[in-house]
Amino acid sequence: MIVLYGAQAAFGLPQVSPYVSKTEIQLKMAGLAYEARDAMPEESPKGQIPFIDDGEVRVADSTFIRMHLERTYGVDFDEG
Ligand SMILES: N[C@@H](CCC(=O)N[C@@H](CS)C(=O)NCC(=O)O)C(=O)O
Repeated sequence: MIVLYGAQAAFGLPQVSPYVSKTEIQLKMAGLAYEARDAMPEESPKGQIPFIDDGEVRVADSTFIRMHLERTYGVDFDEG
């Protein structure tokens, strides 16, 4: 299962980082199972959240995560 690393809920939002929200919505749109965990940016290969673990692969940056999901799972987020 994909693990999505992001920030906590804050300011009445379920997720305080817009980039993490973007990735989480894309995971939902793709219908992929995932687990969300809190992480600090320093834990990311690029020093920022979000990043994901997909099996043995770790991908950082919401744009690269999107590309990974499209390539790995055949998702087209621009469809329709
Ligand atoms: N280009 C990155 C931007 C991610 C980003 O700016 N994340 C912020 C949180 S919203 C962050 O981790 N900031 C911590 C830092 O830059 O030290 C992406 O699209 O994932």
